[in-house]
Amino acid sequence: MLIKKPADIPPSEITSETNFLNRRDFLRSGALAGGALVTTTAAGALVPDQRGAQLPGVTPGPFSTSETQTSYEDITTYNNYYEFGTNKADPFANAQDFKPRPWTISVEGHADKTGTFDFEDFIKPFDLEERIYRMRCVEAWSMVIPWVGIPLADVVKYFAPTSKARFVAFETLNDPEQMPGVRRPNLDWPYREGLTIAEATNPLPLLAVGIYGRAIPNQNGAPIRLVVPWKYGFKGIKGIVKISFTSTRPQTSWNMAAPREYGFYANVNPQVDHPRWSQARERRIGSGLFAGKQETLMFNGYGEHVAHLYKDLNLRRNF
Ligand SMILES: Nc1nc2c(c(=O)[nH]1)N[C@H]1C(S)=C(S)[C@@H](COP(=O)(O)O)O[C@H]1N2
Ligand SMILES: [Mo]
Repeated sequence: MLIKKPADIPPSEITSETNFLNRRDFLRSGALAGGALVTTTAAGALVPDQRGAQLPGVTPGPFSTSETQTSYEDITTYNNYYEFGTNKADPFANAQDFKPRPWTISVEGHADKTGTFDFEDFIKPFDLEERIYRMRCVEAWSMVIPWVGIPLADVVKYFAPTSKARFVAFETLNDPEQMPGVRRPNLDWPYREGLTIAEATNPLPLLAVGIYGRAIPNQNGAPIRLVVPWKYGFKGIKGIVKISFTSTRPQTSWNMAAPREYGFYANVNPQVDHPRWSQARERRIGSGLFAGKQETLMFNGYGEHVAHLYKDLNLRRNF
C-alpha cells in the first residue's frame, strides 16, 4: 500500500495542512471507490474510545468556510474551559487525565423521548459530518476549526420536544475530582448554556465529537460539546451531560456571572461592544503576531442563515 493508514499518521503530522488535505483526498477517494474506510451513507455515528482516534464514516457537511484552518496545535493548546483553569494554557495542561468514558447524557423536560443514554447510544442514530466553521470568542480572537459532529437540529427532532418546549438547556459535568477549576467558585457550577428552540433547530449548530477528523481532545470538550458558529464562543458548552427542553429561558453561566457583559443571545455583533472592549475587530489565532486584526462580521458571517431569527429583536438590548 502506498497510502498510509490514518492510524499510522503520528499526531505531530496532524498540524501540517498539506498532510491534512492529502488525508482528506484519500478519504474522498476511498468513498468514491466504495472503500471500506469510508462509506457515503454513514451507518450511524461512531466515536472509537481511544484518545485522538480517527473517526470513521465522516462525510463533508454543508456551510464550510474555505478560509485557512487554524492548526491542530493552536486549536488544542489555546482554550477556554474554566473547569480546568482560567488561563488559555490550563485546559491543555490540566485535562489530560480527564476520562470522557464511560459517559452518560440525560435528556429531560418537555419532549416525547427522554431518558439517560450512554454516549455511544446517544450519538448512534445520527450521521457524522465535517464542517469547517469560523469561531469568534467574546475576547476578540477567532479560529477556523474543522469540526466533526452531529447536527443539533437532528438531535432535537429525534427527541421530539412538545409544544411546551421553547428552549434547550445544556449542562456540563461538574466533577471536582477530575476538574480542578470547579473546586473554586470562578463560576456557579455546573457550566450552563441555552438556545431557543428556533436556534437549536437551525441547520448550523453541531454537537461536536471531533476536530481534524479525530475524536475531540479533552480540552476542547470531550466527548461532546456544542458549536454555534454565529454566537460568541462561550455558547459552545463543553463536556455535556444534560440536555433539557424547557418552557422558560434557562440560566446561562456567563450571564449569571456578569449580566451586564454577557447576554443570553450572545450573537456575534461588531456594532455592539462589550462594556470593556470593542467587538469590531478580531485577532485570528495563528496568523502571526504582526498580522494585525481583521474586521468582525455580523453574525460571524453566518447572517444569511440566521439573521431571520432576530428580525423582530432589538439586538442592542438583546445582546
Ligand atoms: N463547560 C465549559 N464550556 C465552555 C467554556 C467553559 O469554561 N466551560 N468556555 C467557553 C468559551 S468562553 C469558549 S471561547 C469556548 C472555547 O472552545 P475551544 O477551547 O474549543 O476553542 O468554549 C466554551 N465552552
Ligand atoms: Mo470565549
